Amino acid sequence: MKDIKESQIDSIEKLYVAQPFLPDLNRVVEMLKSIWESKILTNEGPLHNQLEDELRTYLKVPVAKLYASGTTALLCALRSFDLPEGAEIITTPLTFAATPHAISFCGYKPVFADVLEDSLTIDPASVELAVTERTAAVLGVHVYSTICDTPKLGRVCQEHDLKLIFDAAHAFGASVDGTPVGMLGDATIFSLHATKIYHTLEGGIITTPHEDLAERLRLVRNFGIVDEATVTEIGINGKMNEFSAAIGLLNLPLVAAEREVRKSLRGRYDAIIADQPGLRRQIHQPKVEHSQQYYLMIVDPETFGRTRDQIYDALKERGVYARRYFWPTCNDYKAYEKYPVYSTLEQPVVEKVKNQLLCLPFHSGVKDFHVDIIADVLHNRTG
Ligand code: T4K
Repeated sequence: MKDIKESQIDSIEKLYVAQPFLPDLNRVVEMLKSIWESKILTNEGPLHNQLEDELRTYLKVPVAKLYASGTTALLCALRSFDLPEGAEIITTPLTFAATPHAISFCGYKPVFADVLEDSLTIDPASVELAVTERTAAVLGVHVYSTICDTPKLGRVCQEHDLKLIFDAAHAFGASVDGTPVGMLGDATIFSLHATKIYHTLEGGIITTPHEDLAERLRLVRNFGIVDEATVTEIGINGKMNEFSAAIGLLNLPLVAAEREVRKSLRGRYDAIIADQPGLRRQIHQPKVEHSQQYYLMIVDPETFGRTRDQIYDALKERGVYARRYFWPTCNDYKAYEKYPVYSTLEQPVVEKVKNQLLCLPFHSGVKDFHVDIIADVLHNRTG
């Protein structure tokens, strides 16, 4: 066990689960000058359009549209498929509130299907159980950057003629066997929130392999306005502003270095967990190029001897603010408490794991001594 100096504990104050990286302030000021000069602040301005071009290339997709947030991107993606009123959309309960709330906000009904024990992504067999004649789409989440079983979900969707949409809020830049994650469904959304590995302060993206959807996705985010005299459909203000786009342009070249730092941090966390019976990580997907958005640790209290919440509290006492994403699960929210979780098992996996999940701080602000503190808490089994 390493000796951790009290001064180090004091100096960490609070170490959060996420920490946004920021571009050089002088370069931000330069970018702002161009905005000040043009006086174009929003409504698909030059920086916005430049960022869309760069993201199309970066994400290796034919269509990448920008939005004000990941949630707005979800709303606009769902809206763009003209699903029947009140349609059911099958999704996972193990996700951030945005996923089912976007479905409900659009007037559809979220239907929860269980997750797989090893990946914690939506279980295609449970999806199959949840399908009714009102089902119109499946909305999978590549949760904590672990990629859904897209071939099996694709087969279920094809068989029942359903749209397949992915929430890739945690999977910016990921790929499976060389296929970019943004090409895996009919549409994929990304979050560019400050807490994400690549951010624009607030922001979101929709990608799609369907080039004919591009104009629709653009119209929905801008009130359906085609030109001064023509409004063709119901849309919202889902646009990204020029300040966010400027941050996005400056941050994009920084992602690779941040990802490398996190890869090495992942290795260190893996090593800490490896010899601890009762602690595990999500399945390793050898064909996946990982986004490195989150590091999830799964605690089996019976074997480990302490609960997830005890570890959470012990870390917090030492200034380490891990997060219990995603507890409570969405089926526990007031709005959805009467919604069942369809599962092939008597007790859904999600009900067992929801009290075992802990996301550790995962960013370049995590220093060696932070890792030592985390190891100390986990290995000592003391508060
Ligand atoms: N789908 C999924 C699967 C998602 O996870 C999300 C968002 C979305 C859709 C929707 O995307 P957006 O509409 O948000 O673009 C945070 C984020 O706000 C949210 O974007 C994210 N998922 C979710 C998993 O995490 P909170 O409520 O945990 O945020 P907060 O404020 O507690 O931040 C977490 C920690 O990050 C803080 O303890 C401190 C640190 N932090 C946070 C902010 C905002 C900073 O250091 N600087 C900051 O500016 O939701």
